[in-house]
Amino acid sequence: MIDLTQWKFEVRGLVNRPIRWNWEEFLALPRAKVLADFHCVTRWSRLDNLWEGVSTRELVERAGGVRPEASYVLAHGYDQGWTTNLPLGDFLSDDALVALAHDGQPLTLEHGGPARLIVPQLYAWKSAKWIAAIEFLAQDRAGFWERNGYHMHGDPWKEERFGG
Ligand SMILES: Nc1nc2c(c(=O)[nH]1)N[C@H]1C(S)=C(S)[C@@H](COP(=O)(O)O)O[C@H]1N2
Ligand SMILES: [Mo]
Repeated sequence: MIDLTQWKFEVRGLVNRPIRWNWEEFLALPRAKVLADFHCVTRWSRLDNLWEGVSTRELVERAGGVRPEASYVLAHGYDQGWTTNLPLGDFLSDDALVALAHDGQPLTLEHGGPARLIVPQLYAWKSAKWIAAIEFLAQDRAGFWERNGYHMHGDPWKEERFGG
């Protein structure tokens, strides 16, 4: 689906220095590894996934930090306007990253390759596949599933599946 010579990923909205990477530039960023469980809202879980990629904190640092008003993010996928929203605090948790590999292999297209967001502490639908951009916002803005009844936060431990 995504030609790597055309691939771009950007951090925009309420950051000090909006920034955009092509594939080659993105590959040159420092890497993080995270071992985490993945919880789908339809009740399956996949335990002990090894994700490798660029931490969300690293991305924000490269964008010169967030502006004081930034409180939410909207993640945009390459799949035609697909979005999902999450609070800034969850996005910046220390195990959140834009993953390029899963269990030692490059991410497959089916699972969101070449790059996807992974936020282990929220339900899997917040982990945007085929990531194209992260937009920082002052106000929460419902994404695709959230407009269709899914929860604005989506904490699996609180079973925040619908509404809210
Ligand atoms: N861009 C994008 N990301 C997405 C989705 C989507 O439709 N588009 N679906 C979400 C949902 S509902 C789930 S459960 C997970 C599934 O990830 P997987 O296919 O790797 O299991 O991706 C999430 N990320
Ligand atoms: Mo899902």
